[in-house]
Amino acid sequence: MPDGRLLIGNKRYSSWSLRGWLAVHLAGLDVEEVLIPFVRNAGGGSTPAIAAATPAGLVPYLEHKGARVWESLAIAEYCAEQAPGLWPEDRAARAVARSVSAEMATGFRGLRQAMWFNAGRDFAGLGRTPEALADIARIERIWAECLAAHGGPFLFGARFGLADAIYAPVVGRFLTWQPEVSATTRAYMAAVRAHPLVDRWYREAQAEPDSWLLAGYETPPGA
Ligand SMILES: N[C@@H](CCC(=O)N[C@@H](CS)C(=O)NCC(=O)O)C(=O)O
Repeated sequence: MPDGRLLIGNKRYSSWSLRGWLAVHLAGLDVEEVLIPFVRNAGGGSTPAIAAATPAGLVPYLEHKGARVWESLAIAEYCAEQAPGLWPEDRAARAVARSVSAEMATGFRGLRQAMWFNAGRDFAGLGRTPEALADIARIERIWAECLAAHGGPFLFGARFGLADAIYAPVVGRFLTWQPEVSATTRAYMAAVRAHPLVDRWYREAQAEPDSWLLAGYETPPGA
């Protein structure tokens, strides 16, 4: 019997779910995966089944051995407690890993609004608002600094860790919207996309039924 459950949304759309799901899998927690497909009503608002099943009305949400954890960063920290080594071992590197993860979790609204996560579409060349491009420039600087300091292929070295999990959905956005990025960024994107867990997420996203598709996330801007 599993030790709990992880509630997530559609793998095709839910960038936050991807972060929690990666953290839980990196930590090797034995939890049941419960996927609640998003519903969009004309009046807006979030999915009633998610609102009813989670403390904040949002996914991801983790229940594990009596602990209840929501917010992606809190889930990442909980997973790091369960499986030490998911943050860098070095204190100074760990401080940067936490900082860049928090910067992602609390910022980059320009990117998030203009280039939403869709694991099944090619919106190449679209969404290039000034705000999104400014966020992308900052993200590229973060990645370049981390990769240079730790030698890649992941942000803090050889191992795909929690900072990579937090940025994996950004890689996904870049794959879908294909902004112009540096060769360093492209190499990092390729490493993240090839990670077995990220690849599994994409395969499972592609296997979701057409009845779960939401027009708002399938229609490119200006269409
Ligand atoms: N700050 C939260 C954000 C979570 C979030 O916004 N989740 C979205 C999905 S990606 C959600 O649950 N939306 C409910 C809905 O669309 O019905 C976190 O870090 O986990």
